[in-house]
Amino acid sequence: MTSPISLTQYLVLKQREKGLIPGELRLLLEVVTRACKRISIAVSKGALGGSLGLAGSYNVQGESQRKLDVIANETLLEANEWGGHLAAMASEEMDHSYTIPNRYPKGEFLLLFDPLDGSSNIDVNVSVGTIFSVLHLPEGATEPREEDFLQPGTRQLAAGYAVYGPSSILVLTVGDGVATFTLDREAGSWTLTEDQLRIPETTREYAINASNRRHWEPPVLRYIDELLAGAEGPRGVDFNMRWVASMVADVHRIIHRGGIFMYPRDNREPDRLGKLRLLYEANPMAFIVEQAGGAATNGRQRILEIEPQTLHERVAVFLGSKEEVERVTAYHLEG
Ligand code: P6P
Repeated sequence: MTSPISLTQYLVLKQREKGLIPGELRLLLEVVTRACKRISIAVSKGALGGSLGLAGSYNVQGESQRKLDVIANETLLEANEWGGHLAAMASEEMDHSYTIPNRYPKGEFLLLFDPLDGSSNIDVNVSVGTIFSVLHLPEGATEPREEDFLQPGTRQLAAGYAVYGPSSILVLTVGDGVATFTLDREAGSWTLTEDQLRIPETTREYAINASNRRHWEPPVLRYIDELLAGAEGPRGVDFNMRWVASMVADVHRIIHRGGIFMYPRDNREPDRLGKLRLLYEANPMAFIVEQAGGAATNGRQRILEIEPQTLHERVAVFLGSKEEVERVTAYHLEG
């Protein structure tokens, strides 16, 4: 019986034997994932923790913040500001980036996160999660600026999410495949449970908020109507639909059994390119999905190649099983 492999052992292997990650990045990832453990504990307390419901504040997106949004954000800031690995952080819950205070040493990395994605589901006990992404401070930058975060997703050094569900699971890539770790609450450690995950290239399952149908662009209407037509339609087979309305939960299902997740742009706000945020939702998820053999586009181009213009910019998202993402992307490119 081989002893379980901890996250630390997994990262040391990537650092020592494969030379894939520098020691400072390993230490940063250990701090971030330790903060995710604390968030998991806060989430699992539910009403008993006194932290359900609204915080009475609003984030930069104009969305009302829940108490646990604020708690999760503060947990990540407090855990990461003193260690000396980071130059700055950016969060869905903060208008501007957060430069490491001068009382602490600054490091070479930038950390971006959505501290509690899907948080509107918390009060009804549906899975939520933390999404994070690591970039390198641009060469020559001394004092980090907000524009230093505006790097394409191909420059990510690591990305991951923690999904707080029946069990808490961490999914991580440092560019050498995708591994999952389950939180062993007795030992208090993330324990390797799967490595080198592969997303099935074909699927019979799709995820989209179908109530937005009247707002979709023609390529999305065509793609979804073909799925709905099932065996009698052009696809010749039946499809099934799932929509948790918590991206981490939907993506977690897809990386395990295949599927396609879609949040298209729609014509409610023509200038808005989508609902999800590029830098700390779409990019980390796209990195993970591609590392697991899937694909991720905005309908017209690879998400990881999009050049960001603003910190909180939004993007349309089509990600998951390669064949389906390629098909719906081809429909967009046909015009
Ligand atoms: P809708 C959660 O608010 C989120 O950002 C993602 O986690 C989720 O996939 C999406 O929005 C759900 O959006 O419009 O279906 O509520």
